Amino acid sequence: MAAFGAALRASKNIIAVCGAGLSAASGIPTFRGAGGLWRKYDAISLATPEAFAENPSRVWQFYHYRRESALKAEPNAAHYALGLLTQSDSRALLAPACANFKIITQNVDGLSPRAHTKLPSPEQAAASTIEMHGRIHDVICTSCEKTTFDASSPICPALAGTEAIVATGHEEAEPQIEEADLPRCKEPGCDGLLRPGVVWFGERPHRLAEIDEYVERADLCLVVGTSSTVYPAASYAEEVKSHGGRVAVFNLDRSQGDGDADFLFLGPCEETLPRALG
Ligand code: BJW
Ligand code: ZN
Repeated sequence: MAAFGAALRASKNIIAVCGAGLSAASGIPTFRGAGGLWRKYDAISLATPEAFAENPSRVWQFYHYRRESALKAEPNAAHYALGLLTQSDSRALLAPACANFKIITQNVDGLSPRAHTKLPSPEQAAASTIEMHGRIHDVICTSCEKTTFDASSPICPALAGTEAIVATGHEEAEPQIEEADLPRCKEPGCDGLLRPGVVWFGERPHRLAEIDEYVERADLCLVVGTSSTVYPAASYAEEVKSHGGRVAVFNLDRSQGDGDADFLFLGPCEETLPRALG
C-alpha cells in the first residue's frame, strides 16, 4: 500500500481501465462468471450483431432489462474513489504530480460520469470518462444511422414489464415482439429499427485514437474490475508496462490482466480502491 501511494504521488499521467466489476456493487451483473446469465442465455452471446440480426426481440428484451437496471443503480464507493482523481482539488492532494487522469471504461451503464456530476450532460460525461463500448441509453437507427440519447422507461410499450421475466425454462414463455413494435426511429420519414448504442464484438470501439494517446503517455495504469479478456482494452496495461509505466490491478480474483502487475489489490474494488486512493 505504501509503495502504491508513492507511485500514485509520483505519476504524471494516470489512466484507469475499468470493467464490469467496478459496477458490481451497484447491482449491475458482470458478463463472465456467475453474473453472466440472463434468463437462460449467456450475456456474451447476446452482445453480438449476429444475435440482434437473428432475434432483435430477444436482444431488445435483454437490453431493456439492463437499461432499467442502470436507471435504478447508483454509483458505488469505487466510482467515487476514482472520481476523486477527476477533480483537480482532490487530485492535487492524492496525486500532486498528475497532470492528466482519464477513466477509460468498458462499462455502458453511465455510473462513472454520474459519480463526478449528478446529471452529466453528454459533454461533461465525455470529458471525465471515455465510454469505449458506448452507452446503454443511446440508440442507433439501423436505417439512417443516427445516434440519440434516450433514457425513457420503458423505451417502447411492447417492452414494458418484460424486465420482470428473469428465468424461463420454456422457449414459448419468452414474448416474441414484432419488429414493428420494437423501438423505432423518430426522425421524420425514417421509422427504422433502433438498436442499442453499444459496441458489439467485431465493431469499432469509440474514441480509439484518443485512448491510444492516453495509453502511450501513461506512467500509471489502474486496472479495475475487468477480466482483461476483451480487446483492445485487454492490451492497455501491457502497453503501459512495455514503455516503463506501472500497473495496479484491482480485482475480486486473479485475472488475465495481473501477470505484469506491480501492485495487486485482491478483493472487492469498492473496498480496495477507496483504501488505496484514500
Ligand atoms: C470484481 C468485482 C468487484 C467482479 N470488485 N472486481 C485481439 C486478439 C483477439 C481478439 C481480438 C483482438 N482484437 C479484437 C478482437 C476481437 C474482439 C475480442 O476481444 N474478442 C475476445 C473474445 C478475444 N474485440 C472486439 O471485437 C472489439 N472490437 C475491436 O477490437 O474492433 C477493432 C476494429 C477496428 C476498426 C474497425 C472495426 C473493428 C469490440 C469488443 C466489444 C465488446 N462488447 C461487450 C458488450 C458491450 C455492450 C454491452 O454492455 O452489452 O463489452 S462484450 C463484454 O465484455 C462487454 C464488456 O465491456 C467486455 C469486457 O468485460 P469485462 O468488463 O471485463 O467484464 P467481465 O464480466 O468479463 O469481468 C468482470 C471482472 O470483474 C472479473 O474479472 C471479476 O473477477 C471482477 N469483479 N466483482 C472487483 N466487486
Ligand atoms: Zn432513422
